[in-house]
Amino acid sequence: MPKSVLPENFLWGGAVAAHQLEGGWNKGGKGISVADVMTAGRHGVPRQITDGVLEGYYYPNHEAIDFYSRYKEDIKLFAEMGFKCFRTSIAWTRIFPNGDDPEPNEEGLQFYDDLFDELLKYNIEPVITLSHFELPYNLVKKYGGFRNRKCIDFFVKFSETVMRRYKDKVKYWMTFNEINNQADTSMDFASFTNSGVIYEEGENREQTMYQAALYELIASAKVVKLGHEINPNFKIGCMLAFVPVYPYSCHPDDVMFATEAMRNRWFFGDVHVRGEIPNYSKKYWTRKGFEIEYTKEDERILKEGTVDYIGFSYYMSKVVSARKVDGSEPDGEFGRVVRNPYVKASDWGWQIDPVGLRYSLNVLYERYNLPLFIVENGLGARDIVEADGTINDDYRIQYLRDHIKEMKKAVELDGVDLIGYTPWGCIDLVSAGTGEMEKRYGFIYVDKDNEGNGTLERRKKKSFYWYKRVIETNGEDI
Ligand code: P53
Repeated sequence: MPKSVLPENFLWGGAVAAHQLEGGWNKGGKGISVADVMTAGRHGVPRQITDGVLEGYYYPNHEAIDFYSRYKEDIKLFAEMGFKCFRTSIAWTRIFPNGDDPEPNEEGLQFYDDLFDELLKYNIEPVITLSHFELPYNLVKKYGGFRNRKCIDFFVKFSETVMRRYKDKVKYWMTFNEINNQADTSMDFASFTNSGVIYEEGENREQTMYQAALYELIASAKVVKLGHEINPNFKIGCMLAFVPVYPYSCHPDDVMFATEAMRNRWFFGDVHVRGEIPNYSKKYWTRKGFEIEYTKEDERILKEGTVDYIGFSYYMSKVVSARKVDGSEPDGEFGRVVRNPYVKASDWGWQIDPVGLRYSLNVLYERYNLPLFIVENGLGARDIVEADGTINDDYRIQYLRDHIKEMKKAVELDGVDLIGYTPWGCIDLVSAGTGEMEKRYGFIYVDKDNEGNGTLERRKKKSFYWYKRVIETNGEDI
């Protein structure tokens, strides 16, 4: 076998989030999370957020793919593919059903003990996200989510509880999943899933967003510091949704526009890594007349709790222009975006850009000089089960192969320090953005449709065998 360009201990694996696959939404003493009150949408049709769990609505996360009772069978399949690690989250509401409970729920704690033991049995390293779009719904109702400073303490208490409990089973942690999604304040989904924030009529959304995000960043810093006290070997990272923004042209105004657009990503990374609020944000807040509350003590905490590595998701890139150009379309985050004429898009409109992954690895490494971990990447697509039962997902193999090639260039040619690669949704699960089952990412097919029909039977796709070989050869045979 040729010598691999990737480090020998490279963490190949797969990524999921509790709410998107566990199901068992009211089992084992679990409380209602924000994911439990979201209905199913589809491309172009947003998920609805209902006022609690209501009769007559379909909530796809309630059952999801029932990983809650089938995890042993599923982990066996991950082990068969040769996973070195498995990224999932701890459902906050299994541990603190209401978020503000005085004592944790033992049944929930036991569930993750068993889950981690099952992984460790196969030498699969758990990689754990503390908050992945699944805040206790009670924190939304009672406190307004992270618009309220009190949520810092609730999150710290939850994190401390699980970090102490699993200190000898889990080494890799991440605090808030895709914390920067909320920078797009046009989407109710982002603020709700990131922060449990429901915008009020007439309020300045952006100001509220920055306040909630800053409280989360403070909470994250507290947890990083505390985690290192609990176990000095812990590696605690942040998690950014890294969608790089390219200028449409070499017009200097386009370049400057893209630079400013990227601050919607950098603000979050900069605070996590440098432990300081960047000048461009302070200036922006002043210019906009935003009053963002934080204390000297908070600033000290931010400095003391900087992250050990950068976890990030990469699916696509975006293009912006300072001027209105032909073919541009409205965009919630930047006003307008331009379709990149040089790349194709997925059926859900996500622009497929493998070189953008190498680009992202480089800009992140140049800016922060910290180890990087690609904790999500993948193609959401409709799969067809053939008459003979096979699923020939060559388009998914193609997507992943192209991205892995670029990832390897970043390591081999650019010298980026990369910990691992965990493709998203290694087993089919409920889409976060749309609530669909049929936006599939998995190497393992799950028999369930958008309406919730199906046997939940698991089936290996063509990509299953392909990925197994990729891991076996440490990324050489792709
Ligand atoms: P779905 C937006 C942009 C990039 C990644 O997404 C995003 C989102 C939110 O939809 O989410 C991440 O399921 C997220 C996962 C999610 C995955 O990407 O909408 O961390 O929870 O499932 C894929 O196709």
